[in-house]
Amino acid sequence: MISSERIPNNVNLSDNKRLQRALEHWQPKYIQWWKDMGPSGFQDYHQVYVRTATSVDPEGWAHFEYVKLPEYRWGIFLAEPTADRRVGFGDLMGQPVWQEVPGEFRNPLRRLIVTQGDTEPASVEQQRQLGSRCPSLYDLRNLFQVNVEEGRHLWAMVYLLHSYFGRDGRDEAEELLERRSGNSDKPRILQAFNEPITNWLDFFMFTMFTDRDGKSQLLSLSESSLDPLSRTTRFMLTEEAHHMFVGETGVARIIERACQLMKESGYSEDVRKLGGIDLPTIQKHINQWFTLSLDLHGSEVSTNAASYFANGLKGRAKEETFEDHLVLDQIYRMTLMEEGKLDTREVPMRNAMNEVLRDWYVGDCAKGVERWNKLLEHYGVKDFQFRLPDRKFNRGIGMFAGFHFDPDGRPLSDEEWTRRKDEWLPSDKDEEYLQSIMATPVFEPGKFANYIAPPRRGINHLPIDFEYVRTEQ
Ligand code: BYC
Ligand code: FE
Ligand code: FE
Repeated sequence: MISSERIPNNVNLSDNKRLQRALEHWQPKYIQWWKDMGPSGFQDYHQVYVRTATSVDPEGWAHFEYVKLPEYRWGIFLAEPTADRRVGFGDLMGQPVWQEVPGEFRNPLRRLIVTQGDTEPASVEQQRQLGSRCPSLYDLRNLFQVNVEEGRHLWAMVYLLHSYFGRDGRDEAEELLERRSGNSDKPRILQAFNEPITNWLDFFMFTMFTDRDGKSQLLSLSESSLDPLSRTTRFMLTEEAHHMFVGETGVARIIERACQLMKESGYSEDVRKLGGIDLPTIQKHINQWFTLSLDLHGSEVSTNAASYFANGLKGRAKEETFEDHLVLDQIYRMTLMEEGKLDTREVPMRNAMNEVLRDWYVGDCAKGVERWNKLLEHYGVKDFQFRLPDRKFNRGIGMFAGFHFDPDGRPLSDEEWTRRKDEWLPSDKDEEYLQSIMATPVFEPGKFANYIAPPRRGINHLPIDFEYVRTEQ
């Protein structure tokens, strides 16, 4: 890579003048979007200690520097190609992978890439007000690191749209900058990306659970027969790991602090009276963001999913770990909702691919929750455990949408749901409380808001009290 290029890349952009011009034309619009919709109040005077990808090898990847956010160097990076890569699943199994988009799959591929691309700027929009309520400079820096990388993920999808989808792709790239999270006229495509994120508990839950849907979907797209899509998502996954680290450890530090406050007060005092976040409130936020992210995996039975698999567009997470890659006569036994009643049915496995990916996702989430419970154990909390709610609970997509269940999966009447939902999901009062303890941001290096424990270590081997975000002198 030549670092003086306007758009850092490892795709030889300067050899393709048309593409380079198209992207350079899109770039100022992207920057304008970032200034309008990126982190509010942290655009002009603040320097943030961020990691910037300058190449895909480990060295280029560990590059840290202070930058003003709008000057972050968003680049285009694809993982190294695999020699003689072949289609790994579905009806075209064994054929060489595609370096161009086959005409017959143009529409579904465009749709997948646009849907993936849409989530990236959406998350930045959702998180834009969090800076002014931050619990520490360390956390503020992590928020911005996640934000700039989600911006880079948008670049990754726009690169594909510009390179392989001609005029339509360029139009889609413009529209990705025009939709707005939560806007009723021009909403983002998937529902979880229109939900407000107003407090840091939401942020950590989002990066734990919703970024983990990013991991599921990117794993599945990295199996794609469209080789450039596979390579770009493979590199995105390396960044995703940090987002989920931010989420899991952020929640863990809030749990840890709650435990400390409980311990100090002899386990009896209401944690809220001491300014912490009580365990039931944390559980309600798990319930909310886990279920919103279950919805992101689509309908349980889906002909879309079946044809993505058949045509080799989207595989299962870690496809190589399965024995049968054709999946022609396997079945999936699932609990279905039919005429308002629960029933178990056998579904052709290809039609159940969304559910197969959801299974992988639930397993990955469960490991994180397990680690949170270890923390409770460590602090001697015996009468409380975190858990993932039943898959039927609080669903807005799929066959359980429109019906009510409690977190154990027991059906509820509308009346009972309305009466009891505040026991299971964050209420207005909970939100009010969270806002009250986050009203004053903490900008002093090494200091942390009262509701969260410090991290174990700093970023890039630096001390915890390093000035991760500084105001320009
Ligand atoms: N909201 O056949 P179905 C990330 C629609 S996160 C609203 O099940 P399919 C990130 C669907 O469009 C990863 N609508 O759909 C995380 C369809 O509409 P039509 C994002 C929904 O296609 C944090 C209908 O319902 N990547 O990267 O099998 C920060 C029937 O559904 C929703 C991707 O999503 C929903 N949740 O599955 C930053 C990968 N779900 O045709 C970033 C690309 C479904 O009836 N997307 N619908 O009009 C896909 O693979 C698929 O589109 C989905 C949906 C898995 C999302
Ligand atoms: Fe992303
Ligand atoms: Fe992410």
